[in-house]
Order: sequence, then C-alpha cells, then structure tokens
Amino acid sequence: MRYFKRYLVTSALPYANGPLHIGHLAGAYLSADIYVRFLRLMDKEVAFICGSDEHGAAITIRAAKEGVSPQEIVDKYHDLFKTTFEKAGISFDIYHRTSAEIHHQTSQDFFKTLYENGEFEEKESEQYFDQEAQQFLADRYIKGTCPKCSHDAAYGDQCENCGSALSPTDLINPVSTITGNTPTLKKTRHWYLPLNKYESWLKEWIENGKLDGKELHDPSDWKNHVLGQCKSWIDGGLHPRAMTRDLSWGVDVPKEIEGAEGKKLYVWLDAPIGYISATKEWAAANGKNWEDYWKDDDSAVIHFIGKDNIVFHCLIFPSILKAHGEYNLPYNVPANQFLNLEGQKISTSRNWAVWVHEFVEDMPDHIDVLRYAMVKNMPEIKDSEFTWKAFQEYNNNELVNNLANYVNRVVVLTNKYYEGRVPDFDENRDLVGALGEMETSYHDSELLGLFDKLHIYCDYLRKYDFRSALNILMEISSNGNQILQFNEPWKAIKDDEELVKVVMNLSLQYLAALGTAIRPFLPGTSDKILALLNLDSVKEKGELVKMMDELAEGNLLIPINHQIAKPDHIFSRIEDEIIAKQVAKLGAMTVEEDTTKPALKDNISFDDFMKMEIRTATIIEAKKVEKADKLLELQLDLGFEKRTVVSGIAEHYSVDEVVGKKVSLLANLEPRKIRGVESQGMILMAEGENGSLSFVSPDEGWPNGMTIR
Ligand code: B3M
Ligand code: ZN
Repeated sequence: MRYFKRYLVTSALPYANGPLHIGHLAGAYLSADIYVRFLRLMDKEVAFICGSDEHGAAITIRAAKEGVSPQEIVDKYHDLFKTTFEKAGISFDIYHRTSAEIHHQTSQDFFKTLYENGEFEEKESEQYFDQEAQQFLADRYIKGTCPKCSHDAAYGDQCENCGSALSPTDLINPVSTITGNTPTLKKTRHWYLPLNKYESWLKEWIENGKLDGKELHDPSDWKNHVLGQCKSWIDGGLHPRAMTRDLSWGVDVPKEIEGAEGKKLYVWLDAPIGYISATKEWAAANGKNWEDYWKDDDSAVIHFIGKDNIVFHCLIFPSILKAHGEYNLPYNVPANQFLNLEGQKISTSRNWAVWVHEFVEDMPDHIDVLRYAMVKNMPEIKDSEFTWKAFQEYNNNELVNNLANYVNRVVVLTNKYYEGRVPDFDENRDLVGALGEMETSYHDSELLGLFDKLHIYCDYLRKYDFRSALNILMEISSNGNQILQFNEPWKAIKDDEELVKVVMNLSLQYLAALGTAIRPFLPGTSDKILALLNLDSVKEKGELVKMMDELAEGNLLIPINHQIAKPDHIFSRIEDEIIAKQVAKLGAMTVEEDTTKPALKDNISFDDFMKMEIRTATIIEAKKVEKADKLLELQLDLGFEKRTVVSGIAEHYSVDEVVGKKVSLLANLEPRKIRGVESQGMILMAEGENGSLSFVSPDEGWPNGMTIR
C-alpha cells in the first residue's frame, strides 16, 4: 500500500433525519478522523469531507411523522450534527449539506453529462403506486420481504439486513410504508444506469485492482468483508438501476431534459456527488484546486462508511464516476461492521443507544475516553460491542493506570530532581554501569526501539488497523513505565545520580514521542501531554514524519535544559455512579425525548371517547380466510351474543393459538364486508416494533361482555 501525495477522505453523509448514536461514530466518522489526522501528521495534503444528506425518503418520511416540513427537519439535524461532530473532535475540513445550491448544480451537471454521453437507458415501466397517498413508492416508501435473505422489513432500494441493493419489484409482499396498503402498478418513465453492462470492468477493478489495464489499487489492501460483499453481488448479476424518482423533495432532474418535470434525482445518485460539491466549496474557500483531489494520479479517494453502504460506494458510485469520465475511482473503501450496545442491537425506536450529542454534553471531559473505548471495540472486521462497564475499565485500568500514571511520574520526578528541566546525561552510560559488549548505549538503544515501534505504528495506521496501532502506543507507555520500574530512579537518586539522568532524559523523550504520536486517537490528550512538557501543541502538519526523522538521526525530541510544566492529571478515575447513570438511560423514554417520541394524534373530547363500545370477549372458533394470507375469520363470544369478526392477524397467530384467547372488541364499529365475510367489529391489538402484534386482554377470569373504558 503506497503513500500518495494527496488524499480525499470522506465519511458517509448522515441522513439529517434523526440524531447520531455511537454506532454511527464507530462506523464512518471516528476511523476516518484517526486516519486523516495521521495523514496530516505524515505531511500529506488532505481534504476531509462530510456533510448532511438532506434528500430522499428518509427525510420526507420523518417530516411527515413529525408533521413539519422537510426543510425544518434537515435544518434541525444539520445544525445538531455540525456542532456534535465538532465537540466529538471529528476534524472535518468541511461539513457541508446537500441542500446547498452548489450541490444541486454539481449533481445536475453530472446528470446532464451522463445523459449527453448516452450513458442512461430511458425506460417506461410499471412501478408501485399507493392509490390512497397518490404517490409512487420507491426506496423507503415501500417495504417487503427481502428476496435474498428473507428479512421481512427490507426497503425498496436496499435490505439493511444483508446489504443487498434492491428494486421495489424485487420485494416479496410489498406494502406502502405511508398507508400500509398493498400497492398497485402504474406506468412511469425513468433514466437507468445499465449496471449489468459494467459487470466485467467492475469485477476486474474490484478483484484485481485494474481498470483499462492500469494498476489502481492492490485488492489485498481491501477488507475481506468488503471484497466478499462486492464479489457476491457481481456474481449474482447486476441490473439496470433507476437514477430518478417521482418525488417532490430532492434535486430536480435538469429542466432541459425532456420529461424532467416532476422527477428528482435518486438520493443515492446525488448524495455521493455531495462529496464532490463539498470539495468544491472547501477548495474555493481555501485557495485549493478541487480537481487535484479528484482527478490527479497522485491523489487517493478513500471512503469511510458503515457496511450497509458498501454496494453504493463500491459498485454504484464508481459506475457513475466512470460513466462521467475523468474522476479517480476510490482507492479503498474501508467499511466498518456494526457496533452493538450492552448485548443488543442499537435501536433508535427503543432508545437503546448512546446518543453522541448527549454524550458530548454529559461528559465533555471524556471525549478521548470514548474515542479510546470505541477504538478498542471498533467493528473493523466483524460486529463488536460497546458496554459502559468496559468504558469505565478502559479508563481506570488503561488510561489512568498506564498512560496517565506514566505521564505523571515522569513530570513529577523531573520537577523533583531537576526543577523541571530536561537533564543532561552521559551518552555512554549503560544500564548496569558498563557498556560491555554493546555497541550502543542504553539511551540510544531504547530510542531506536521506540523508532521501530513507531514505524510499526504508522504501518498499522496506513492499513486501517486502528486497534493494533493503538495497542502499540499503549505498549510504548507501558514500556516507559517498565523503564522506571526497572531502574527505580527514586532509589538510585541516592547513590547513582548519573543513572537517574539517563533514565529521566530517556523518559522525557518517550513522553514527547507519545504526545505527538497519540494525536490521531486522543487529540485532547496529545494537547495535555505536550502542554505538560511545555512543547507546542501538534498542528497536524507533518510532525510525525519530522519526529521519525529526528529519531532516525539519533537526535533528541526534547532538548537538554528545556523547562517543562508542573504536574497535572491527564485522566481521572470514573466512579460507579457515573456509569450507573448512563446505563439507566438506556431504553428509558422521557417526554422531553422528542427525537424518539412518536407523533401523537390530536386530542379528542371525552364524549367522542365514550361513543366507543368496547367489550371483553373470547375467541371460540377460528379459520383462515381463503386466498388472504393475513386474515383470520373469528367467532367471538360476548356473553350476551356471538359475533363474526375478520382480523388481520394470520401472520402473527395460528388458528390454534387464538382459540380460547380473551380479547377486547370494538363492538360498535360499522360492520363491513371483508373478502365476502361481514366483519362485526374490531379486535384491539397493541402494535410493537416492526409491526409485531399482541392482544389487549382483560385479566384472567374476567367474564365476556364487560365494558372497557
Ligand atoms: N445517507 C445513508 C446513511 O446515512 C446515507 C449515506 C450517504 S453517503 C453518500 O447510512
Ligand atoms: Zn436481505
């Protein structure tokens, strides 16, 4: 894996439709931030790009749910994301948004170029339509069973369970997510990208890293799970994919194109182009040429994403870029897997999440601890887990006991023995008092060892192996602790002052190295260590390469006689109460939590409520309704009479399960014919997540026919 002169690094543009949790942070943001800070320390030119994804059904569905305009939704979350990322130390060079004028312009120009190059196939086809909502159903507006993995809540453009890219017509049992209706088909025209025609070059590019005979990347640098997903999609056959939608929110299909009216760009066409429009905006404001970052041979484009975005970044966006021409294809797409939380999947609707905007408010002094804990459990190659207990242990056992302890010992002893000045020392002084057979002195050989470790550290970082890189840093710190432990300067100070000078000088060099090298992972801690050493903070302008050069030359990183600062703690213990408080928040729903609170219906009068006749009843007979998968025909005993009710519960309960169940019946609902059977009322059901159902039953022993109110 070679170094480039220039890097364009992106993090997935989050949908501005709800707050970010630590799973998001672990997926596409923290790893990118670490990588980018590392590249800057290596003196590379970097543009670190992100922004809000403000189009697509994710936004309009959320707006409809909250009863506000899509614009209000995207404004709210865009602002929240921007400040939250800043507080979490994610050092984007620009945090842009896809509602920006320059983005609409850039993505429309892209569309026009593809259109003019004859890359699209224009097709009329029958698409799903919701008669009641009077809307075509694409993407998140339609749900059904995934044809690949049978997951029962796959969206019209993607199954989030297996990651497959889908089309609405692939779904088994499709339903509208707006009304729950089964959709009908209606004709419409769209522009398609013929992915099927790109199969062979995509395969050659992904699997062998070659395009038109040119070597572009080494596939052995790509993560196995990313390559595996791509291969299986290509081998399963790619299909033409519509690049436009019948929607009212999004980037307009350029007016000049015939038939553009009422059509918007597909969100997965415009969103990745958002990386380009953001680069343009950033370059213009910073005196750079955006094209250097996207088109030059000595520039690498790297996309950090979560695994559910692999198909879009590895197959669809590269196809768009190639169809356009001129652009570099991504050099790597180091996607992460998912982060679980305390033994369960993170869930927004159940509030089973650590919200990043809350964390940065609750624990502003622990941002680096969070970063540390997340790297230790980063889902780099498989799903991983975050627990608060582990968070506490990482802090108390590793950051406090190892790193902070080391830093503190060195600063305290330097102040104590040398009034805070870096001591001069005898360069030939060996560890046990004589050089013996060794060519190099103790001081030199330890610094060479440090150099070797840092070299390995850089290699891990370059290969996106962040956990291994962080472990090297902690090894350097424990090695430093061992040097102190072994030489016991606090004892030696009485009879071997020369040894103490060697050891303390060496320890200060170690600390200076750590202060710089730790920057990508723990930027706040880097500042603190360097402040204690009274050295300039890292500006991320080549400091790591410079440091490596100094070490290779045998030079000191912190000069003799340099005055350091007084001791101060860089990490403190986290007590149990703090952790208990955070754990208690998981799954708890509060009224203020407007982000997870469902939209409630308008108030009704008491009289309106009293109009309902709800009675207890028992199901005494049940049978399936012919040719209707969802329906059961039930006989109910109300005590004073019997009723027939048709109920849509057949996918949740079998005939045997329901007979004998106590239920609540809305008994004065106007009777209506369902599949030829007159249904005389409605059984009340509680609806859970993913449409799961439960009966609302009176307590055991209650007779039939009692009034419920
Ligand atoms: N907004 C999906 C997501 O947030 C999408 C990423 C766009 S990256 C160009 O998972
Ligand atoms: Zn699936």
